Amino acid sequence: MKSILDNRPMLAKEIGRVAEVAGYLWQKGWAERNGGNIVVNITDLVDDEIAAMPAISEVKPIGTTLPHLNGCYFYCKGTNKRMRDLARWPMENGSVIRILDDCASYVIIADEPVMPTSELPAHLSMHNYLLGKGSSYKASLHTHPIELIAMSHHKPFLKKDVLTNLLWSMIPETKAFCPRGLGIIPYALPGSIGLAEATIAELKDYDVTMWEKHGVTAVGEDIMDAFDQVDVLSKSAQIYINAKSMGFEPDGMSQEQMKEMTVAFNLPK
Ligand code: 2HA
Ligand code: ZN
Repeated sequence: MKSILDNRPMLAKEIGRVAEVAGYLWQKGWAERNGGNIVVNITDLVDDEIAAMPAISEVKPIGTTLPHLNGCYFYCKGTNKRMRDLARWPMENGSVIRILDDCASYVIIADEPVMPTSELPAHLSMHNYLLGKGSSYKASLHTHPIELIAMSHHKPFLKKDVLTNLLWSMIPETKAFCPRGLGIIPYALPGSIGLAEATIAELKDYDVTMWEKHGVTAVGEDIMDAFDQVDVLSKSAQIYINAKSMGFEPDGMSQEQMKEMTVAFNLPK
């Protein structure tokens, strides 16, 4: 079967990275059934031939208007599709969409009319925000990391930057590789515009956000970068939980040690 990836090594490589990360999400136990989503802005990889490809779906509303997305192209995981399947067959479990001139609707152009993720409004809102501020970030990820979600069931952890500081203090790498920390978004209906709006409000200060009692979202230069940020936070959550399981409250790195890291690694906060 013909694919948009045929004879396009750059695009194939990018989608290959998406498939690789989808496999990690499944292996980590963060992607039960259809859990999680991936959306990647591939506009820079679109050639004239792709730009001329006809729609293979009806025009579909996004549910919100996103002015910076005019003429953009995204690879999106399909709704109800499994990450473990996407890992092997990315173009059967996801599709490429084109945003139309009204910035409020899209069509699917390849390979098959696989309907995009139920969290499309949140993902596209994040990309719209990133483009609006001139960011070079191309990827957004939503996943269900067990330990981090468990921590979001405890109210004291949901106050601003309580989890950020706790997770940063578990191991030096977490602050170095997730330097903007973890934003907290109160519970909202999955797939809703309200959840999308709350998420972009937090993106001003954070690359990774926690959707209370649901999961996390991350944005990054590419999908591997987005995944790595969640992975280091998750590692810290596991260290914390392991210490608690051994019956003690972990000391955590001191504020001085964290400050020393911030200076040595030239971190923003
Ligand atoms: O798409 O995780 O939040 C599956 C989800 C929805
Ligand atoms: Zn989810």
